[in-house]
Amino acid sequence: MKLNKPITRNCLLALTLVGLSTSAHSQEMDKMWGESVVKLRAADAKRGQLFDEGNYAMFIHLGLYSHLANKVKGKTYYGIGEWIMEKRMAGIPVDEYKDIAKEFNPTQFDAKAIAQLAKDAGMKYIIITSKHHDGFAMYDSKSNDFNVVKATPYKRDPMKDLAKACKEVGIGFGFYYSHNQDWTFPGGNNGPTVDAKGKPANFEDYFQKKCVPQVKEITSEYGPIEIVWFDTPGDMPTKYAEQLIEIVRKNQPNALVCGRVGGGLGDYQSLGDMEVPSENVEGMWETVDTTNDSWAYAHYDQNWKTPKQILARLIATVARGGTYMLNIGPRGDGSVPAHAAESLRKSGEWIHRYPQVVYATEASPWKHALPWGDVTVKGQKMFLTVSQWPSSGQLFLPGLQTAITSAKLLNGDTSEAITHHVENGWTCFKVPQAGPEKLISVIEVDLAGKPVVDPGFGLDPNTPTELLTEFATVKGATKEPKKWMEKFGEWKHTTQVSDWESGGSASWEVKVLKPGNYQVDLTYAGEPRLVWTVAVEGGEMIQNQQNASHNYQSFPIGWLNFPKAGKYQLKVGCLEGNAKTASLKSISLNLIP
Ligand code: FHN
Repeated sequence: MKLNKPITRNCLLALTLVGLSTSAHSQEMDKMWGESVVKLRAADAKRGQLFDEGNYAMFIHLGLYSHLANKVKGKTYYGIGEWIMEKRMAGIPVDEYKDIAKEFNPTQFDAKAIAQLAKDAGMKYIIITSKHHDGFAMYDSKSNDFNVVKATPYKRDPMKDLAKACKEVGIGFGFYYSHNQDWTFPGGNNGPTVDAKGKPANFEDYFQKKCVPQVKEITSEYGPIEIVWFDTPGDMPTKYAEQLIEIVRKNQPNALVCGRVGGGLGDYQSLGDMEVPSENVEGMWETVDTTNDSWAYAHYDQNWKTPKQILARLIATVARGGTYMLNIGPRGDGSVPAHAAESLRKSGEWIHRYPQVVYATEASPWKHALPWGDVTVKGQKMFLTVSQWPSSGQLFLPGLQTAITSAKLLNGDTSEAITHHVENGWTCFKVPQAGPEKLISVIEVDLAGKPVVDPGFGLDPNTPTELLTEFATVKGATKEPKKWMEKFGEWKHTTQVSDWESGGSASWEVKVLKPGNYQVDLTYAGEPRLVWTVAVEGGEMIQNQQNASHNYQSFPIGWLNFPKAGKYQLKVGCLEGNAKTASLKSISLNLIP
């Protein structure tokens, strides 16, 4: 496959951090992600078809850490459990950690059931941890004994079972491999600096003695694999990434290499953890996300994504042009938490009713979500996925320029034709007061050609419209992406505007269909109490003081009137408070009935 030259991408993964919480931790961990690049794929490429067209995959974190489940010597450590031995979590010495293998016995690991779960969930392949940063191999490694066969009472290779089960149910299979960090092998990044005899060890030692042989093993002993998912390259020299890619190409000519291999190499871009982008992203890319807030099993983490949340995040990723890989963290005994399985199955039932919406689709021509949901495209068809069904009997679509030949409301295999009219550049569909689906209802729209739209924002007459600062034109203030961790390893991402000069503004052009008064809310973080102004150019201006907040919260600011249908410029500025740190995330407008 011929890939175009990667382009350095600095919009979504810019390494800017907000001081909301644990920013020192964020910075250190952030450095391990390496450079971000856009990968463009050749149109005739065969390699990576499941990735490109399947759009949905299962990620599995399973290892020694799963046995600890975030609890060590009776104390619970909150955050990502696969980092439990690291000093920012429990700080377990290498020998003590290695001893845990004697207790690790995943007897409930049911490879067939997991492969079937992925299939039922609508996922097209599974990527599982063959070795995480702790250095423990979850397969029968001939080159290193710290593995599930030689060091545990389980004594069998669950990866053989899973590779076989995936083949049997007809989905793809691949491996995660931590190539740069190895915390237990001498010379591995963040690992011991001397060997068992006290002799200094460097990265080259680790790389040649453990990483290369193991990557050869995982790419040659498990049949054809879809992807080798390397992780956290940090500042590892590019020559090592090149060597690993060579091994993958030789042993698995049809496999993709994840962009996290480092050095700007790899076949596709993996965005930041848990990052569903707000704007379409070019090229081949994926979002990795998890069913709760943890990758590995954490005994306390019951914060499961509902079936609707899973579908919304999957569709949002696909509608931005990407692939969604969703993680489960089995328990130390190998069993899958019931709530994760339940959410996956329920969302999977929906996907099996509407496969055309998810697989082999193109991104939304609006390039961003719409207030009620999102849009995916297949040729001259658009699928409107409506998460917030309007009870008004009308669904509004701003800025569609291509003529509609027909539209229907789907109900699984059956459908009902719906009518529409066009008013001031808006398409208004006549719909029933309730959608047919409990989760997300789908309207299929057939067009006279490929969809062409004016991608600007319209104020939806039914649903609050949130305008993100990511899409704002900013003058006299600074717009930048930010990310932070809620708990250690639980990432949140946004774009925000701060550093406001006097007269500085964030502005958006908005299309209004229904004139009237709109309730205006701002979502911001900043201290002390802040005074904001919101103005319609040539029209009303409101200003108000609202509370300080160390994290992003929505505050009502007041009402704004839009006297007639048409286009308006909307401007927000910060008048009082700490204008340097006052951080605006979005403005929301809601028509007052
Ligand atoms: O450090 C790892 C982390 O433990 C987890 O495996 C995630 C999944 O994307 N990758 C790294 C952090 O980005």
